[in-house]
Amino acid sequence: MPFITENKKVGLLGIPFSKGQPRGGTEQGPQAIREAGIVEKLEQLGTQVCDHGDLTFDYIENDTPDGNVKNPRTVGHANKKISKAVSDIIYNGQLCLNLGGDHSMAMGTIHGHAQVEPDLVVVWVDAHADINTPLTSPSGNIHGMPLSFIVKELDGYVPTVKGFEWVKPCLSVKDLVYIGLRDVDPGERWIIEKFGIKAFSMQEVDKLGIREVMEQALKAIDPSGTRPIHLSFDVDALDPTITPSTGTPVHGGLSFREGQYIMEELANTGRLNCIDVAEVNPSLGNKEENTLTTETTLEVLNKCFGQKRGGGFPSNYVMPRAEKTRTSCSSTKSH
Ligand SMILES: [Mn+2]
Repeated sequence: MPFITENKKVGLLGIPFSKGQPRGGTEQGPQAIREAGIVEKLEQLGTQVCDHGDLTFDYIENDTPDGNVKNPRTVGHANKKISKAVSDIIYNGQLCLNLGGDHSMAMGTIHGHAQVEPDLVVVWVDAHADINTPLTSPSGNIHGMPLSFIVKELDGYVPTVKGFEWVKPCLSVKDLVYIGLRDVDPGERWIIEKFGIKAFSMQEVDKLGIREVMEQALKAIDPSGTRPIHLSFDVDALDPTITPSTGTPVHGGLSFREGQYIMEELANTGRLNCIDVAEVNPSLGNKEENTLTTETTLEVLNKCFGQKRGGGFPSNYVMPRAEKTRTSCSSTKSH
């Protein structure tokens, strides 16, 4: 039986968290996306939304680095909470939409999703691979490491880290695909090649075109087209000219149209079951750049929920009929 998410209620979860990276501001992401009208826009598309509000997090004092890893206990405990909240929402049959927050949250969201749907596959749309281990990370910021903590094949490469004792690897590399990469660290590239992770960097997007990329990406992780899909969308996957308010922008990103096409194709599968929107940072850039960032994010994200660039109408749409009708030019000659 294929997994189907059609007509599912959307469970909205705010994840106002920023301790996976050095800049403040991503904790304001959920509020900024809400203020841009996410609930109203989803409802206009005929989606029922259940807003679960924002999670609250404990900030652990004297959270000294564990080796290279910064804020380990704070990020570890936050992700434990995120995992539980996401698994509850998915367990209740809702499509879980997570508004971040920095991308460290994806460790918790994927872990939580996997507790209910262990057969899930992950589409990671990002400029970065976010799969550094605590030993390969050049920065020690956990938002660049979430996948290493949950990928099964990295047993033996990921040391124990304080705060993460609860994490059980739950994702196989063959169930992960990347789209939009253009800033990948050496350890990450080694992992991608060593384990054969399917990765479409911007070079492949340029070479193949986004249509071919999406076809190959979905075929690679789920050839039978039956499995639940987890989309982890970092807004820095898009070009910084259209999503400027984000912490680690990289030039040469996905265009507005490529972003929309990715989401349209994912929506067409009917199997999107959990979506992360990460790294919107309203403290970066001016008001205009903030607005551009949230509006672009919503326009792209809407495509996950069936908004079509070619237009559409609800299934209960009634086309109004005219009482007095026009007379057309007759096709038979009258004179
Ligand atoms: Mn990311």
